[in-house]
Amino acid sequence: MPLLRMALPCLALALLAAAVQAQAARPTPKGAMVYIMYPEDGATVKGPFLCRFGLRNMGVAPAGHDFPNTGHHHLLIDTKEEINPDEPIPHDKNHLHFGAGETETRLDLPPGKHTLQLVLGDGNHYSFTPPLISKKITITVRDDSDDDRVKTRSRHRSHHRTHRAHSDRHHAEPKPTKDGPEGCGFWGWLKGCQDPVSTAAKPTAEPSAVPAPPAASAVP
Ligand SMILES: [Cu+2]
Repeated sequence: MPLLRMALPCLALALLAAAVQAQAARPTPKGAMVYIMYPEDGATVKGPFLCRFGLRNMGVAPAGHDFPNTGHHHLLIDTKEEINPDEPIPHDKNHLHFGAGETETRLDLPPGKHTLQLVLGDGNHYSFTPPLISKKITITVRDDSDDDRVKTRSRHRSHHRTHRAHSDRHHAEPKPTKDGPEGCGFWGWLKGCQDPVSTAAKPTAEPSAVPAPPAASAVP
């Protein structure tokens, strides 16, 4: 029987501890609501981005204070497990505590899809009962290097466009030839083709200017 006499107080203590813990979990005040003001559900953001917390019908108080109807924000990032009101909210990179009473934060998350959810905790980091938790939103963090690639590509494209425009212009312009734009050529010129470019430079000699052979009558 001494074993039972030792076990009973232990059991009583355990029950008492559980009861104290259950009492520590505060009931969620009526009409209270927690929500993510920004970013919007489904938004695509460029990191680091601002995340703004919203709270209705309750106040924000720093951790360690037990004012009635107050709590502090906790941001759950990419979490899948439910919040257990019987345990303090975990403290890790997926469960951020805003124990100073912050109502916004700047998040720097890796590119890709992420889920964000807010849960309000009391001064001892326990959630309320039932947990005062926001809708879970999904956001996409844009890849900055993708941006750089797009920028570089469009810069190349625009360079290419400029180059093409230049080259088109170049091709559209008549190529100056030795014989002028109309390409009279020597024979064309001989036939009277007026070459505006080369006329001035050409000798003005006419075929008729070729000296005629001396007349027979001139022979003594
Ligand atoms: Cu906390």
